[in-house]
Amino acid sequence: VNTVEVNFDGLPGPTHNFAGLAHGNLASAGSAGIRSFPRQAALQSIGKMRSMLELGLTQGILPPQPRPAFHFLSSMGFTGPTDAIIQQLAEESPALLAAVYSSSSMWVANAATVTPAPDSADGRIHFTTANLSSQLHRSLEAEDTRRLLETIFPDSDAFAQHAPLPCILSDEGAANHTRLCGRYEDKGVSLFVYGRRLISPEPQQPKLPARQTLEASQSVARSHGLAPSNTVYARQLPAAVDAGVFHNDVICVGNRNLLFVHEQAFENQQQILDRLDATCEGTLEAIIVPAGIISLERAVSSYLFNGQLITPNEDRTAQILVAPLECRDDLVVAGYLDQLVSQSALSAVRFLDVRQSMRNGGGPACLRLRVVMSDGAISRVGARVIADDSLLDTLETWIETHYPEHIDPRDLLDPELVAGAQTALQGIYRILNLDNLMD
Ligand code: SUG
Repeated sequence: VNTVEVNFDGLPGPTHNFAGLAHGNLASAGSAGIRSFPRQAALQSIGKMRSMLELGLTQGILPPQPRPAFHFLSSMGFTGPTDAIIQQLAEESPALLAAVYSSSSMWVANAATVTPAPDSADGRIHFTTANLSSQLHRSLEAEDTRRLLETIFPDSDAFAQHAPLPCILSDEGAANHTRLCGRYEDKGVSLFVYGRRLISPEPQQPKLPARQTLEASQSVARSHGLAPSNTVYARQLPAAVDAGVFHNDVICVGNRNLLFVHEQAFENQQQILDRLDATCEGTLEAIIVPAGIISLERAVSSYLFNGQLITPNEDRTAQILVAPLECRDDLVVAGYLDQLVSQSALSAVRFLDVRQSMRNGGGPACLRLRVVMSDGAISRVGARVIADDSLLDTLETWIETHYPEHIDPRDLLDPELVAGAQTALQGIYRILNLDNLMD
């Protein structure tokens, strides 16, 4: 049986815009109100998926969710024609209007937490859709994400789908979960990183939101049947959260036995690393980046740790870091990466342009949901969501003709944007054989 890591990438939607919605995410705040480029955003994502295919990876695609999310407004008691509702919101609550237009479903590292078959008690691949309850615009994603995952991973002999946790247990999905293993088919070790405890909260809290609760991570581990002996929990350092590390994948990434992490990621970091190494039976390779070389601020502005660490299917020993272009632009980061490639377990670095997503705090790793799968499990995937060149060509052509070139904040008042976004989305769902989800 051949087992690989499949990265499913979220596609930016036709209403991708910069609204400064995500409190604690410095890029989102810094981009608030600037012109966005939805077509370019989606084409950058397609370009990223093409690079992954070139590197010999198996690549999946998750479609954008329908926006504006009028169903949410109707649950808030807004009634009447959509034009009138949009006008009312523009006057009374522009932030709510922006929230229902947000294309944040593109950051699918927050869609769910995934446990591959070798780690779960029943040998199935487990998914828990994240409730994303810490930010209003992101909480709108959970219901559609669950329906999407049930459609793409439908076969209950191979896949187990868990409902989002109760919202009080704030859960942000795979962005706060790292799996370490030997080969992908071996039993792995799960590192869950949380920001705060719900029950008996820690005395020292960051000023910016600590999104993930320990209790959410524990609930996921329990319901997926992870062995407690193979599960490690770490708390984010409050200073890291305050420097803009709103998810752990902004400061840490792991693949197979390699962990690439900043020295100020966790509380009691040395103890956590020792425990991980013991659980990995001494096979852990950790690259711990000193703050004296890369400060927390620089880690956040360059998104060095939000790269994807990948092992191409043909070369099972390589560790390639797929980093955002911003890391090449930062001379300190670029120089440090050069040095790592010659002196560490890191084999190579590839730079990618995902600038539209980056301006909202979404680097390469935010845009993907990893699912370790055997060939058999891949063959059970529903819909047409495993990428090849021809599928990417078809999507690209559709995006080029149907996505708006740019959006300014006032464009959210234009009813034509609503109609155009719907047509654009219907085409994407049709191409991916997911029309049944577009009701
Ligand atoms: O939740 N940005 C997203 C970025 C998510 C990145 N994901 C990971 N680190 N895995 C967020 O903060 C910005 C939307 C806006 O401001 O328009 C936003 O939602």
